[in-house]
Amino acid sequence: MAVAELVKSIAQTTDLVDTYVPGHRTCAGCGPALAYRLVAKAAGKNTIFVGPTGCMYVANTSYACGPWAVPWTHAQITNAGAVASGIAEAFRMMIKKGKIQDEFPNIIVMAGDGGCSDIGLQAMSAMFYRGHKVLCVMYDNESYANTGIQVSPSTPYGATTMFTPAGPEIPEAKKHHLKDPMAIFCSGGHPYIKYGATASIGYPIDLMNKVRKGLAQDGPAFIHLQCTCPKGWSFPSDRTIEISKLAVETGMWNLYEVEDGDWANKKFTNVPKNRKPVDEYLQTQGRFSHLQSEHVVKIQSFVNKRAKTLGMEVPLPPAK
Ligand SMILES: Cc1ncc(C[n+]2csc(CCOP(=O)(O)OP(=O)(O)O)c2C)c(N)n1
Ligand code: SF4
Repeated sequence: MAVAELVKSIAQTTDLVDTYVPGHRTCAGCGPALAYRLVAKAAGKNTIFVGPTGCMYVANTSYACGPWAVPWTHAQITNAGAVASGIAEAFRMMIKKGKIQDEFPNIIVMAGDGGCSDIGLQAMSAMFYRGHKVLCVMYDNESYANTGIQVSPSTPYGATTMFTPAGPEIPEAKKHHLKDPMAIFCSGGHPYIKYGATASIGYPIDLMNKVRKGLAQDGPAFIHLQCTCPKGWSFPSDRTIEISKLAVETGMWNLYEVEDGDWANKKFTNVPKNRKPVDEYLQTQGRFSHLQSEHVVKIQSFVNKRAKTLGMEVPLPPAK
């Protein structure tokens, strides 16, 4: 892997060019919009974005405009992996045949959780398996947001969405725990993925460095980026960052990297000294307001078990 130049401080980021510029119809306090800005800043000018249908396509481009100061193309929600593969191959061949003198660009897919781990999973998996030099960032707002907040495989257990309302039959709203794309993509099933990471907009330097490390790979890389969504999760728009951090502090979100494809030796980043109880996180969001104490206990057990499975050494609150 080429060594990526790492970002050391927020102050240093002011020298980086913004290629995701003001002017888009995202919600006030939109986590994915901030994610886009940070990913674009970390990647720099020689970048092409691929945007499968979702909020970060529709909200950014409505109508007939777009906030990217670098090339961007729309993809279907089903096929961003295939579109990015085509772009990567076109550049590879044009450079190889001497048709263009350009440097190989950063090719970044910004896919929602639906567009990456559900409807778009097949094309993404195939892209990873073929080994194209593409960074896939799954900006995870934990629902199909653009269509009005419907359940996705990323929606946590216990969250209400339009398709998982809480009611007498299913008082906890969403019945299932979530699907983990890191385990699917980065634990060995996709041998060309040497670098994978989870990230959060609450930890912007960590996020930007993970983007740079991902882009420095000779093949595909994957970043699973949690993005708080004030509309979908029902919280005030000025709490986007606070709730992102609380996710990590409670273990609802874990930050780690997998380098050289070494899943067994994950590197944990920004690990809290102690874990806060999940209830502190759940209480900040309307999507969890119906939960009863037995559901909260279930979520705490899930979080504790997941930390153990990942191999994180951090004192956990008991699941009572
Ligand atoms: C094949 C297909 N099915 C359904 C849709 C409708 N659709 C448009 S945006 C969207 C939600 C996308 O969700 P996600 O990928 O999680 O991104 P988000 O909107 O949450 O940012 C859906 C289902 C579509 N555009 N194409
Ligand atoms: S619904 Fe969520 S992801 Fe979509 S624009 Fe609003 S805050 Fe952003």
